[in-house]
Amino acid sequence: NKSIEELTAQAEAFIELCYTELEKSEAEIEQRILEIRSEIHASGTYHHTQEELVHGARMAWRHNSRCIGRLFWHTLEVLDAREAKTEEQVAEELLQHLKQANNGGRIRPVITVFHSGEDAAQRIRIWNHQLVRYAGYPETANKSRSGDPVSDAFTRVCQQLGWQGTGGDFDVLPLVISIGDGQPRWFPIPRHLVQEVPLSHPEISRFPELQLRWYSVPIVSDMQLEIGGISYSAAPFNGWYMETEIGSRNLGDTGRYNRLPAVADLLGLDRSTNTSLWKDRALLELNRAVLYSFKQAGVSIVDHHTAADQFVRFQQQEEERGRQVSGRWSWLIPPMSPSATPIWHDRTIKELDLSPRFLYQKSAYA
Ligand code: HEM
Ligand code: NRG
Repeated sequence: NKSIEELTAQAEAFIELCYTELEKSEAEIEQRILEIRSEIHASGTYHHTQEELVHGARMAWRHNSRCIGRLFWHTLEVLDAREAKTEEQVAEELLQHLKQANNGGRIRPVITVFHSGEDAAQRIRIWNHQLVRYAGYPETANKSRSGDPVSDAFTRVCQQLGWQGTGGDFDVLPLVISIGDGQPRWFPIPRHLVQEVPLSHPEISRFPELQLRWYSVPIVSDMQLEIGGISYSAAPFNGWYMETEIGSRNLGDTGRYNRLPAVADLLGLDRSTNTSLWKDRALLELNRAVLYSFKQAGVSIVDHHTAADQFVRFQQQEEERGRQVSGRWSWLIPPMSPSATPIWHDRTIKELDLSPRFLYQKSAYA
């Protein structure tokens, strides 16, 4: 637990920065700092105004060194859910987020911020890594593995809470929410709130035989949002997908769906030798299928070349505003043809300690 002095210092640094960016006067800054000091003095903590919450969340996105999508940081919609207290109320807000973000396929960047829970007994945790994700089932004596291996452990947790999936490759997991150290509660997501895109290919007519699909919106729900010394333990956020996240990693990684061999076989490639570059060719067609299918379904998605160009524009825009960009090169280069993007060749990228920010937090289970 942090000291009153530390909290006050972080709050003041945030107000200075935030209010300056919002072009507020010195008098307003001074006034607000005095107010926060007395709130902290009286209660040990303080509350953000709506405006501080909105701009603070946008700054946290702008500051994230691993995100290539930051050009649009200023468009983030912030849903203030600090009034939600019970597991049911939290689940209701999450379903609302799902609708607002999906928007019929025209995906909107959204974050929902729940109360900060200084009081450990009130602390909200969303156990899901993303609000929508597929279950994973390890191999058993009489059945081979299925689903997304990255979800195996969380799927087990859901089953122990009483949830049951079909055991298939694409079972959408339920929402799991806890408050304080109370038992977690689970809530199924109504089917009509989860848009999914079945994969087909612009030229390979047999592609649908692979029976691949992915959900439309990535909503990361296990990170902590820190603004001015206040830690929001539940603040799920989303933008839209970059196609390589699905095509290269989720479906391609050997530790995930591992579908490159199946795609290569459909293409009739020679898998007996590395020199046929069958993995590279399979990756390429899988990524094309993702882009084509999302486009066909009217669901927002960005290709890695356009995303890299947008990131360069973000860097230029930040420079013009006199702000330094924090970046982690190894995360910003896309997992397909990275050297064909300008990010690969940028040797100036470096990671900085900026706040507000998104942080990892201890897993809610295990
Ligand atoms: C990471 C793209 C919006 C915050 C990433 C990654 C990509 C990406 C490709 C790397 C993911 C990975 O390798 O697993 C995009 C695109 C967006 C978008 C195309 C479209 C608008 C957002 C928004 C936020 C955000 C709205 C927050 C408000 C983050 C954070 C990470 C990240 C915190 C790091 C996640 C981690 O460390 O695991 N983004 N993003 N992004 N993005 Fe974005
Ligand atoms: N790679 C993960 C999603 C991580 C965040 N990616 C985004 N974020 N695009 C996956 O599910 O593939 N976002 O907020 O848009």
